[in-house]
Amino acid sequence: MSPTLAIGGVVIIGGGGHAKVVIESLRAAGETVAAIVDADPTPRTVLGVPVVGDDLALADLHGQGLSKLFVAIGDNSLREKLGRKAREQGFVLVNAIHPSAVISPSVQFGEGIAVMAGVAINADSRIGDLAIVNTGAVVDHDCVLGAACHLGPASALAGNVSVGARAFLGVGARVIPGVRIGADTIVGAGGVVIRDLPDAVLAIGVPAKIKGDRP
Ligand code: JB2
Repeated sequence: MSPTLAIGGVVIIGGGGHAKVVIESLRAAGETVAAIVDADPTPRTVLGVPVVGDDLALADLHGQGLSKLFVAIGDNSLREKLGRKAREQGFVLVNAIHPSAVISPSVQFGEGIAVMAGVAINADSRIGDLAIVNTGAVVDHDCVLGAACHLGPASALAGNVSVGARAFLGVGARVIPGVRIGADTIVGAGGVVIRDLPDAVLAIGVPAKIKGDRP
């Protein structure tokens, strides 16, 4: 028998580790989570939310009146692609912002963004669609985060930093003021970025040095 789904609840794409943190952020913010679709459609629950099928189930869920959706997939390119498809199917991408995050009222948010517990985002920063600002990350004033980028847990951007689309900063990475990080670039865990980085490279270390193209 199919599970009864919460009316008005959020549909989640992806039922892995990231989804768990997203589900708890959404609940803490007062949202109800209705259903998960996962590439592995084996019936199960994740933190009490039923996995109801794979992405082919989305049309049916939309037909049942569920219109709010969150893409809880850590892979930046895949998250961007699935977000685009979900919008094409008529879903609205909601933000999952944990209430413990301290966010300046002048911050501008796109859609489909995860802001996890303990984050701080300061004045006039802009956060692109489908970005992840992971647990305890710090974004100082006037930063610009590109679409589907990911700031790892406890990473920190000083003021006026820009992070390109789909770029990834590993856990504890740091960036000094005014630096620009290119699209699709990866900064390894604990890296300290003191110079601009081009698109699609891997940079590691203190200070972070380019090791080549991103894997
Ligand atoms: O195309 C897809 C698809 N591809 C993979 N559609 C749907 N609906 N689901 C898909 N998946 C599912 O995403 C996989 O079957 C799996 O259940 C889930 C990914 O789970 P995993 O735990 O491997 O990764 P994650 O994306 O939830 O979390 C990663 O990123 C986070 C930001 C991990 O690296 C975490 O440690 C990290 N915190």
